[in-house]
Amino acid sequence: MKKINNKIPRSLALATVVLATAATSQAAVLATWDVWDSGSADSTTSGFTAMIAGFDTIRSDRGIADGTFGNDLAGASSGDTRSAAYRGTSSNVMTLTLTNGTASAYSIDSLHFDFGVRTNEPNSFTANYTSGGLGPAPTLLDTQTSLAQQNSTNGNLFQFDYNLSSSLADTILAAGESAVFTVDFSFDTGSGSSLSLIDNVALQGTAVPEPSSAALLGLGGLALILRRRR
Ligand SMILES: [Ca+2]
Ligand SMILES: [Ca+2]
Repeated sequence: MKKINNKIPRSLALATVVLATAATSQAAVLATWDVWDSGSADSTTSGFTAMIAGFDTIRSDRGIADGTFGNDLAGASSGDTRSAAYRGTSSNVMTLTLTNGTASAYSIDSLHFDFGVRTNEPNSFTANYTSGGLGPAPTLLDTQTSLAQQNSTNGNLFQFDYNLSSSLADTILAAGESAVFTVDFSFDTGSGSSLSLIDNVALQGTAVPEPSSAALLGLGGLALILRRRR
C-alpha cells in the first residue's frame, strides 16, 4: 500500500511536466517601427507583414530616442532620429495593419508607441482596434486629451503600452488573418508650423501552441494513472 502511494504522485508530476512543456510558448516582437524608411515595419517575426499608413511625412530630425517601444518593451534604437509625423490639418489617422502569414494562430498581446506633441499640432487621440480577425471590432483602447507640448528634440516623450487582453475578448489572430489598429489624432490650431510625432511602435504576440503528440501522450498517461488510482 505504501509503495503505490509513493509512485502515484511521481507519475502525476511527470505527466504534468510533459503537459506544461508542450503548452509553453514565448512572447515574440511581431513588428517594430523606429527607422521609418517607409511605412513598412523595420522588422517582423518571420511570416508576418506590417504597415503603417496615413502619416503626414517621415521626419529626419525629431525621433524619440529613448530606446523603448512605449515604456515597457526594450530594443528601440537610442540613436535613431526619425519618426512618423502628423498634422491636424492633413492626414491625422495612423492606420496600422498586421497580417499573420504564418501557418499558426497567434495571440496579439500588446501594442506600444511613443508620442510627442508639438506646437499647435495634435495633442489628443483615441487608440482603437478597428477591424480584422480580433474582436469585437471596433473597440476603443484609450482616449488621451490635451497632452502637454514637448518641444525638446529627441526627448523621452509620452509613452503608451496597451495590454490588448484587457480590452479585447478575442486576441487570437488566426493564420491568414489581418488586424487593423488606428490612432485618431485631434486638436490643431491650424498654424501647421510643426508636427506631432509617433515613434517606437511595436506589437507583441505569442504563437498559440498546437495540441502536440507529446501533450496528447501526457493526457493519455494522466487518464491511465487516474483510472489505476480508483
Ligand atoms: Ca525612431
Ligand atoms: Ca519609449
